[in-house]
Amino acid sequence: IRHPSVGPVEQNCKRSVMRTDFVRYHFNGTLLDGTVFESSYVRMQTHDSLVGEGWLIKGLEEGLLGMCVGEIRNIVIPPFKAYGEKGSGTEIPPQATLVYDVLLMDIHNPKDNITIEDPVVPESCTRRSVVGDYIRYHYNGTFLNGVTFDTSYQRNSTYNTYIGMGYVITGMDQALLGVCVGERRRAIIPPHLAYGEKGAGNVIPPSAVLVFDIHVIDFHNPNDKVDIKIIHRPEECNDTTEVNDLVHYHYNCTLMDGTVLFSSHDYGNVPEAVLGMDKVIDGLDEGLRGMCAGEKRLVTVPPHLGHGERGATGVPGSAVLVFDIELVSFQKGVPPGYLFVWLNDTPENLFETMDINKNKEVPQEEFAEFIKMQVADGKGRMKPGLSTEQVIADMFHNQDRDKDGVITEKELKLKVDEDNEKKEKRHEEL
Ligand SMILES: [Ca+2]
Ligand SMILES: [Ca+2]
Repeated sequence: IRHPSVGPVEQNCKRSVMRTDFVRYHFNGTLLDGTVFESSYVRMQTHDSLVGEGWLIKGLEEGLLGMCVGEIRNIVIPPFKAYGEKGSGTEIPPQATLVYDVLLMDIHNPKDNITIEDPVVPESCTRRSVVGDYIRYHYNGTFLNGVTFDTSYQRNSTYNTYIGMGYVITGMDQALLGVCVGERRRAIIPPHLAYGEKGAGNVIPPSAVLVFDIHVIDFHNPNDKVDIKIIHRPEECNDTTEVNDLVHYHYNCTLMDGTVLFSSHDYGNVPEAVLGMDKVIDGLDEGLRGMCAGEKRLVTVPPHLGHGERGATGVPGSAVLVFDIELVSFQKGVPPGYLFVWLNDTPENLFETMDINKNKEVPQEEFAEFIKMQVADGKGRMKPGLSTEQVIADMFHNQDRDKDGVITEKELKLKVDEDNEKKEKRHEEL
């Protein structure tokens, strides 16, 4: 048996054929006179066999040993290690020496598990994926001979799935466990942990080993909450933001891999939002609470508190978002439906206090003067983010119930009492 082999393949060879391995190979089988008696190329299908288990003629069993994927061997087999004095069928005469030109396509052992190669783990890794996490990753899928059968890069979108729950082939489920965000790794998956003896459509041949080069973009758990890291907190930090406050903030929004999606610095103004009002995604709203002016935070938002499975313009579906935020300033707010709140107790004789010139009626100018005084004295607060004059005008018109341009004692009602009256009226109607 002679088998001159090709040099460069062997240098890259991490594994070569041993007994009990399962191999897939192409071959041309010829007699010494050059007559082809069999060819896998004509069948357009590899020959697949265990090695060293008596499935093949002795000469092939020996000739395949030590081969690497991609290697081509010319194996010359004398009759006593082939079909001997009987020959085989009409194709192979008695005492025939056989010449096999073999190209090894694929190799695995039925006892193989998946193999992880060349993991590149970012230093920043603080958490590794576990069963039940939802992961987004890019992959390049090849056969052992390097031919690509599928790649997420061509689709220009990540592959997204839950880990360890049987949504992907068993080998991939295993390969995605214990990874870090940003990690790259190669997984070599034997067919019994991939598409098995049947393969998949025209894409994956029977018993094929699959090689996946995986790049983890991000993962999260459906139970994840917003993660808040305080980067900087001013020494003086007495007043902090809460629901209903109007906040002014700068932010950079990136994906976990650092891709910048949005930056408020690209806009001409400082974004603002009233907290708790659904003005921003839930995760950012939460991340902006409890901050003092000048504070900086890194807020990581899982998709269920962000833009969800569908994503948004410029935001991929199921993406984890990282907000680098700075609270520029904020104004204390008022509850929904209110234009003004008293910070302490309501003045006892409200109308008398308001009727500064004591003529039993309050026109808008007097009302405005009174409200501004309350705000200046720290006794009351107006709804932030609107013009003072507009808020006062709205308040005045609410109170001037007969629209004659003045508020009388009879007309003046606190919103609380008004709401209670309305409630009672509803009950009466029922
Ligand atoms: Ca008056
Ligand atoms: Ca009136």
